[in-house]
Amino acid sequence: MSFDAEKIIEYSNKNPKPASTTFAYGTAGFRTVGDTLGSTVFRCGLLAALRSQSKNGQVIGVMITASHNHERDNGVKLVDPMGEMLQQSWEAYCTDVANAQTSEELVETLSHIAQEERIDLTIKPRVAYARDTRPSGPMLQAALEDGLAALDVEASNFGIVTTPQLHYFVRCLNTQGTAASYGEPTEAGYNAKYGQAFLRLVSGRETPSKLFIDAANGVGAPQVLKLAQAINSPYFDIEVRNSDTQTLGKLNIGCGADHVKSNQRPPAGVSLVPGSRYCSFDGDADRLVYYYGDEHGAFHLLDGDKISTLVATYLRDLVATAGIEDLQVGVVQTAYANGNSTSYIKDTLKLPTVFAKTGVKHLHHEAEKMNIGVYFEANGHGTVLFNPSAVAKLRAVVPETPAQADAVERLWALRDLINESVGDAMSDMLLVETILICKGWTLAQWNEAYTDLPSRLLKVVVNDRTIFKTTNAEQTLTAPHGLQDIVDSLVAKFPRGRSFVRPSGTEDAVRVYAEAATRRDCDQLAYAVAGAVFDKAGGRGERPAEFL
Ligand code: NG1
Ligand code: ZN
Repeated sequence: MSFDAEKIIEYSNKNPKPASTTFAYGTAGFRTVGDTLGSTVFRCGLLAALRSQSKNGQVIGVMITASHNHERDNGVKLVDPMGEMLQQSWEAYCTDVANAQTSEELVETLSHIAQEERIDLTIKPRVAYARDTRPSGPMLQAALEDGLAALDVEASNFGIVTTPQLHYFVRCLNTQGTAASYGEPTEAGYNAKYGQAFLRLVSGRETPSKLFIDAANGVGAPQVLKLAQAINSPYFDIEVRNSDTQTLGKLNIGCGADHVKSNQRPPAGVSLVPGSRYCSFDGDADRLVYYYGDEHGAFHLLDGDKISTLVATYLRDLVATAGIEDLQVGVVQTAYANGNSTSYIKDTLKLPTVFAKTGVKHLHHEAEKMNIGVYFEANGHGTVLFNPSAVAKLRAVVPETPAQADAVERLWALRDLINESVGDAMSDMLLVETILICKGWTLAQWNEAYTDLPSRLLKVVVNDRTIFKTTNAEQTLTAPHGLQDIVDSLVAKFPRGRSFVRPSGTEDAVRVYAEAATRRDCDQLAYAVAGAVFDKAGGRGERPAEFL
């Protein structure tokens, strides 16, 4: 059995590759200007089919989104059967397929992959797909559908949903009717599963004050309203801001989790009232940050590190109350985690913590190695994984006291509340709400755990970011030659200074992160390192302004 080459070529000719562009499967799939991505998305449809066949016909997901990036950008990524990110060894296939210059070369590349992976091409491929609210979405969806038609895929279109919802649907489809059944693969099924787990955990407690949600003018806006409708309880009293998904030019502009985290200020359309509670999603609702304003007008951010420490503490305490021995809660972070959060986890919580490379796929794999692995990027993207040994230990407990029984029941309910397939702003929000309700905490009380070190994240545009190579969970540059020595000598000048440089996997830029004991030192360090990158590695445009 081989491909129907003629059919693939016919469809491929409808979706030609822009000759001069090279595509790369990066931190979160392909991501670039939406109008240029037609051929890539078409080809992802073909590859998703092969991936499904290589997994014995299990459903593979395809999500069309560019998350927190500008509305003109778009992206595409593949989702593996359990709702996790595509296995890394296949990323190179994606890049090969996307860059085949002609339709004939494309067929050759596909045949090569089929041979290499010994794929049984007689298996019926199955693919589930969805997109966010971007204007290039319908065009890219049509290109994807061409790819699916070219290989006779059994396809399910989930419409306009959040990225984590698509991951959830994929996992549900592949576990239906098994002991590992994850839920109903529908929006209503998603809302019922997470909504019911939430109500199980909070009922009987005091109801919280209203939560204001900035939905970044993205797909999270309609979806969180549907979730609230399904929950239909004073425990989830929300008001959605930045919910305009119809007007062009509004997505992620001046709002959303990335804006709030990067600029450390509230989003457009939200003025902070002391005592009120706020959170932001990003454009595809997989990131979440909380924040509030105090009576002196100061802004306080509760980012992914704060969420991770809140959740890890809560789980650690429940495990202790449940009296389960040898059940270790661990935390996975990236180098972008605030230094004080890492010290807090190690020194105060006394929990094991490791650093992974940027991108949730890397954190996810580290978290899988822990009994209960809590992983979050500082930007608010993350979740919790209960590995099979944790589930077995939970199942084996025979509670001796009501407190123990309650803790065990709560751990089970938490497992239902958490979207284990991927970081999910809506599920994470319900998790944070649960913990705050159960502890009776305000955001200010949550914020007391530790104080962030001042930090700064800058972007430097260079001629060629591929010359930047890193090691040590991306904290040390091995190329360009000599640049790391300069960074080290700058860092040494500032108390509690830390800085590192890495090429972005989603934007054409190099990222510079810095933190130090004071805001002034931190900014001086960040701009000094950014200036060195600009001078030594082919900076383009304006040199990063020196901090005065
Ligand atoms: P890049 O562009 O590789 O830094 C960014 C985020 C990642 C991750 C991806 C996917 C930072 C510093 N980087 O990756 O954490 O979320 O986007 O969206 O936040
Ligand atoms: Zn996102």
